[in-house]
Amino acid sequence: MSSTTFPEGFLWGGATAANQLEGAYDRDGKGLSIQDVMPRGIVAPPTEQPTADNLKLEAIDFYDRYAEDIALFAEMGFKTFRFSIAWSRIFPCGDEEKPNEAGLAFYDRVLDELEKHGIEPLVTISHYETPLHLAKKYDGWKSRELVGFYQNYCRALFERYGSRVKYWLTFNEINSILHAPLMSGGIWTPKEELSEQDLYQAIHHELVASAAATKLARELAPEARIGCMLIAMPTYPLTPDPADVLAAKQAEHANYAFGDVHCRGEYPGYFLRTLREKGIELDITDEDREVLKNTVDFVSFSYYMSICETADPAKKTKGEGNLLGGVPNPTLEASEWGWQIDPTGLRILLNDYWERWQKPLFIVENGLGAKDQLVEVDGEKTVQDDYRIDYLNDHLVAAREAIGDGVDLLGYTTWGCIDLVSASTAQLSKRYGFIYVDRNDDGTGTLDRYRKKSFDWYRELIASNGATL
Ligand code: BGP
Repeated sequence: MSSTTFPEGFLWGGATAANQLEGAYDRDGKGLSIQDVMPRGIVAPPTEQPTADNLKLEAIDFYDRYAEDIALFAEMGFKTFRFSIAWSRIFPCGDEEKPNEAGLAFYDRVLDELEKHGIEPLVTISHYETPLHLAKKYDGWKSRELVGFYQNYCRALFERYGSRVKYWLTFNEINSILHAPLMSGGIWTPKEELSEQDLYQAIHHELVASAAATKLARELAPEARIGCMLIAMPTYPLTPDPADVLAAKQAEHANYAFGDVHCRGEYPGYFLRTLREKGIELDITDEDREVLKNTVDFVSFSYYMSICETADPAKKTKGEGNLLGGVPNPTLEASEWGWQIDPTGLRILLNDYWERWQKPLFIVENGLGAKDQLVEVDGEKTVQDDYRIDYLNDHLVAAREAIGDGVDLLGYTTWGCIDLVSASTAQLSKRYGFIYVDRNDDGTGTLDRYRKKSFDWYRELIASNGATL
């Protein structure tokens, strides 16, 4: 029995993203986003037009069923719900001056429903859904013009929802642009043709835009708390050889840099060294340097797995992973998709981030993607997902112990609290939810919702504020 408990007011909940659950891709004036032409996720190039096999076009129809779904979240006792706003619902092309009222009205309805159930919204401003027009015309974040378009978008959101939404995340997994420049950075140039100079300039633009959003929120929504959002993937040395330890540290630096800029307001030395060694000269204006000083209130991240690194080219194999794989860890087991499961890594990471940045932390994604089997128990359809319960339980025990270590943790939202379309594969058969959605990879299904066994487990856990772990 641990002596540590979760703090009062801990924000238990679930997380989603617009393109993976809303559907209604062309309703009420919405413009196309890059996801509408990515029917295979990150595993294949985009299509010219939306195609019938793109599951995201209808997704799980949250657009029409949000009230029913939020009622289910409330039944589990959610304290918070993380969702993203689809940029192209608000600015269909991304570069207009005035927002689309019908798009804004949809999120008013979602917020009304959350308010009704006393659920605190946690909003991601940009979650892998750059308007397609911005991708095609400007090459996404490669262009400095995106900073201004994003600023307009943020202004529209803070003006409309600033008094109702306290927690905001600027960009989902901002460091993922290093590995998925189209999905994460809206960069239309194929990855193989993209120069490092352009990629790093795009990173700079996003970092400036993120800090500018924080600055804007301070003016327009003083109660708002702004967080950055990182893919967290602790990297262990494959062996105790100091060369491996250094290689692991340098691999971590690629991700730390994004948190360092958000928390310290300037580029760290090791990052500037990387740029020098790559021969990259960034266009950084004096104004950019000033804007970057607007640091975040908290650090949020996704955590699914850890990886290893080695300096020995002969041992440098590459396993599967969340956008990026790494050298597999011989001590760990993996999910059906090869993501290595490591609850202890979460405790290590929480301590590490807390020591590094001394900002409150928020786990905004964690979970197990699995192929679920719908069965009938006592006349009710359900899924006996003990594997998911085990995964979540073990990670939450690690989080609790990190709190005991002194980490300031604001909350925990499981990824895909209701089954939705997977980001990497664009399929529905990789499920994360407490709620099963009847839709298959071929698009068939009733879209009916069913409570899984984990639904009751999570409800009891939240009701006890984590005591039932
Ligand atoms: C993160 C993304 C999510 C999400 C999750 C699970 O990287 O922020 O959008 O989908 O990973 O990944 P997948 O859906 O590929 O299993």
